Formats: sequence, structure tokens, C-alpha cells
Amino acid sequence: GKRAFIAGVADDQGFGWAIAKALAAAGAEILLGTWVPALNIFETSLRKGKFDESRLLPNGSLFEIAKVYPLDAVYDTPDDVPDDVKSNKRYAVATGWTVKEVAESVKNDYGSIDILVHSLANGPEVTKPLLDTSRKGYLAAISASSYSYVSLLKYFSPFMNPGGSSISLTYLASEKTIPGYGGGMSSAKAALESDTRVLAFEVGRKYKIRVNTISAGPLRSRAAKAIGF
Ligand code: ZID
Repeated sequence: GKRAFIAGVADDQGFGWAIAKALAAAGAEILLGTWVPALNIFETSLRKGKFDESRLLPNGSLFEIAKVYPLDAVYDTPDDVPDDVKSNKRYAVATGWTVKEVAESVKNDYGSIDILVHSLANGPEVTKPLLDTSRKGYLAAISASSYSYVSLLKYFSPFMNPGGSSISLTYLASEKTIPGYGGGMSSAKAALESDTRVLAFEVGRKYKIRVNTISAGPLRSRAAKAIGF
């Protein structure tokens, strides 16, 4: 069977959960990367059976998650983590959650993966028009929503099985003007799409891994509710 790592699952409402569940239904072993500040509530809800209804698979069994890794995809290595984040209560609950460390943990635990899914985005100023977006907000959107895919591929591709596949989720606002998708999120999706073409070439040649992005339709996930979509 195949093994998949899905980054960006913190509840049962988003694309990441649905993709993980579909891969599980197809027989894959599922590893999740969950944003550190959301880790506690996600694991508690899982344990308490809050997601059991949405864990139901077509064959009547429950979708099993082999392991949940805390992850913050805006930090590549421990050296990149600022002191205020290190000491933050919501981050102190776990260790080893930078991209490089998570990749090392997955490699140590499982040896290899076949499928890498990037289902995460964050734009702190998403409700602001681009014109009113601060430099800090714009760069934060790019860091969490675009560079995070570069970083995941950089650290995971070396132990992905040749012939494997990776995918991220994008949005049409990258190429058409869609008011309301602000804060540099339209820019972030444009970067993600361009990077996908370049990474498909680079990662394809180097590791024989496919790199794709798919433009999603509307889903009332937690992230979508935050922008009133
Ligand atoms: P979600 O909240 O389930 O997933 C986002 C996840 O990212 C959450 O679990 C966060 O905890 C996690 N996260 C945030 N920051 C970090 C970080 N630094 N490190 C690790 N994890 C982090 O929402 P979702 O399912 O909507 O989002 C998944 C992907 O789908 C994202 O790339 C979205 O941009 C993309 N997407 C979603 C939608 C949508 O409708 N939900 C659309 C297009 C793309 C869209 O906005 N018409 C109108 C709008 C849209 C489509 C059509």
C-alpha cells in the first residue's frame, strides 16, 4: 500500500481531511501534519470521538490516522523560530515541528512516503484589499501559503519513493481579480502555481516525483469562513 503525508489538517471540515479520508478509502496509510496551535484541540476531538461520524468510510470501517505530527510550515529549522514563538504556550506543547524536523521524524518512523499533500494556507490580512495590505501581512501570506510547499518538497522529496506524487490546493484568484481574496493571498496563489511548474521540472528530474496543484472549488472550511466565503 501507499503511504501519504497530508499537511494542513486540524479538523474534519477542510480539504485536507477529505483528501486524507479518500486516500485511506483507497488503501493508503495516513500521516497528518497539524498546525501546532491547533494540535491540542484536534487530538482531543479525535480521541473523544468528535469526528467519528466523518471518519466513516464507504466500506463501513473508520478512517484510521497512523500518526499526527505537529507542524508549523512557516519555519524550516529550529534556528528559524523566534524566541517569542518558542516560549509561546501554544507552541511549547510540542517539539520538533519545523519542516525539516517533521521530515526527519517521518523518515525515522516510516522510512519513506509515496504521496505528499499540501493543504494549508494562511493570510493574516486576507480580509484587506491588496492596496491596504502591509508588507508584513503580504510576506506572511507568501510564507505560509507558497514557500511552505517549496519547503515541504525540499525536505520530503529525498525520502519519497520514485514515482510518487505531490499536490497542493490553489485558487482562481491567482489569475482573475476576485475581490475579497486579499492580504496578498491572490499573490500567494500565483506564486504557488508558478512554483508548481518549476518544481515539477526540478523535483521531477531529481527524484521522479510529480508536482501538481489543483484549483479548488468553494468549501466552507474553517479557512473559508474566516474570509466570509
Ligand atoms: P482548512 O482550514 O481546513 O485548512 C487550512 C489548514 O492550514 C488549517 O488546518 C490550518 O491549521 C493550517 N495551517 C495554517 N497555517 C499553517 C502553518 N503555518 N503550518 C501548518 N499548517 C498551517 O481550510 P481549506 O480546506 O479551505 O484549505 C486547504 C487548502 O485549500 C488551502 O491551500 C486553501 O487556500 C485551498 N482552497 C480552499 C478553498 C475553499 O473554498 N475552502 C478555495 C480555494 C482553495 C477557495 O477559497 N470559490 C471561492 C473560494 C474558494 C474556491 C472557490
